[in-house]
Amino acid sequence: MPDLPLPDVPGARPGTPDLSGRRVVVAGYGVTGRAVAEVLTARGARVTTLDARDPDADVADVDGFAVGSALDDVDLVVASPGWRPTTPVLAEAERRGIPVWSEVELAWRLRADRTPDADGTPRGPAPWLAVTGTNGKTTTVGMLEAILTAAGRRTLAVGNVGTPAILAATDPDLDVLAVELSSFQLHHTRSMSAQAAAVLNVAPDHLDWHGTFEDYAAAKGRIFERAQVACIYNSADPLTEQLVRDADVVDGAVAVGFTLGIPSVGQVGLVEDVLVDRGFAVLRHTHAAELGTLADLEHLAPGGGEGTDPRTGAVPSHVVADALAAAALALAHGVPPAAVRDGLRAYAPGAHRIQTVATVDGVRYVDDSKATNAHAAAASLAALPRGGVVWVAGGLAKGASFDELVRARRDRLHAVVLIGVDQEPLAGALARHAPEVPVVGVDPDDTGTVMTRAVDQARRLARPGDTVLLAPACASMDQFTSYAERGDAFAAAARALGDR
Ligand code: UMA
Repeated sequence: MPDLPLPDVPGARPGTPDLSGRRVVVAGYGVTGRAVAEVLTARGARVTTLDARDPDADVADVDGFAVGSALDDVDLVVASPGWRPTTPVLAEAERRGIPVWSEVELAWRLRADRTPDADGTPRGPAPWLAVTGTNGKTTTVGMLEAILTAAGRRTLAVGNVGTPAILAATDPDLDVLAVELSSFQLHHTRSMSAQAAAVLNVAPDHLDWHGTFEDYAAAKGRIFERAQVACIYNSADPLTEQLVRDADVVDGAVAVGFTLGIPSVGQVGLVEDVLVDRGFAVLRHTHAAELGTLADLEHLAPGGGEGTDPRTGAVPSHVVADALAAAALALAHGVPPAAVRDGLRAYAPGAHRIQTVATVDGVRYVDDSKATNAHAAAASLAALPRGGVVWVAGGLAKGASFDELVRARRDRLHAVVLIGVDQEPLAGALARHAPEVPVVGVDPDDTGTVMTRAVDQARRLARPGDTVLLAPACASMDQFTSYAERGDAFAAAARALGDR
């Protein structure tokens, strides 16, 4: 991708583009595009917004825009995450040598200097602590935000979690940002240099967007490029460590692994029930510094107990892994260990992440609508008792295969209720690997009542003591506007059972 052929703002940090009077196309007018358009307009750019579905955008015929002269005098295209690189306008911009940036790239380049100290000492822009991974990103940035807050830092969890990074990057009153980055956002990001970055895990996802698993993994790996202090990887996932090795980092940046085992030097991990640091502590060669205990995470245990990892007891192992990754990022930033403990204790998970929404006739209804791929659904099922789950699954499969998921977790399943317009990918995997498990498909035709009918089927199949788990392993957009709406519909239907 060519560099932006625009001069820098005179006197500003090198790389800060002077956008005044420049013509910028903002592809997408959703959460990202609206924030981008606002920031660009405030800097004097001439902005054209494209969106096939939002009537407020300047151009609705987004494919037609790629044809003819519309791109002739365009200086820059800023692509929303949902826009695949093969979309005609992005492909045509690349062909013509017009830079295509993610909102994250723009945010990094437009970072504001922080408000000077009380004595007037200037402070540069807030450092970024960045997180990616197929699963656990949102939990990890939430924990990171809680730890940084416990350490007295003014911070926000931003990026894929919901608040566009550009809004926080241009705010001079934040000390440090906890940035969740999706592979989509990383694909068009070129110059970000995080203070510390983490890849939590890499499993096949979003293959319809990236084309191949290799391209998806490479996009994730971009998060480590130019890392300043530390690259955090998952010691149980060799690909994440490989991505660190492949990255070009700032001299002196270290690689630190997180592990659910006893950590070696250069890792954070668990010694019995204690979370410890042997990655950053000054005495790491001889001692492990205590960060907290599993008891500090007990409020994040879903209950049920059986089936969880013996190393982490009632707390799901992926929650402990996320906590260790968040701790490592915070330590790289320089917070004291006590803030890790206080932050983890204070962290409250968001909705739709393994959340018990109702208990009716001895059956627990758990909303994990955020499990939008097979890897996340596998983690969710693993935390529940064997043979005790009525699994509500299905949706937009995104080209994924479910064979491994069903093979690995069939022991959890008492029954399955399938939702979604195309139920074949999951139904096929269930038929191949769990033929003994009853499967009921919910007719997709009446979208408005799909979840009520799914929950009703689940209620018929569940026995007292069972858990009805919504962990779809698929995206929601075939029948819902978002995973949040899907989870809300599940919760409402489950609660309504109690009112009958
Ligand atoms: N659009 C088109 N043509 C296209 C694609 C999209 O016109 O080919 C339009 C859509 O109508 C939409 C707009 O472009 O109005 C922008 O769409 P978008 O899908 O890029 O979404 P945003 O509203 O900008 O939200 C994005 C992220 N969405 C995606 O990555 C799909 C949000 O992550 C993120 O919170 C937000 O930016 C702020 O950073 C959501 C997500 O599903 C939660 N992320 C994926 C995930 O977590 O698995 C990666």
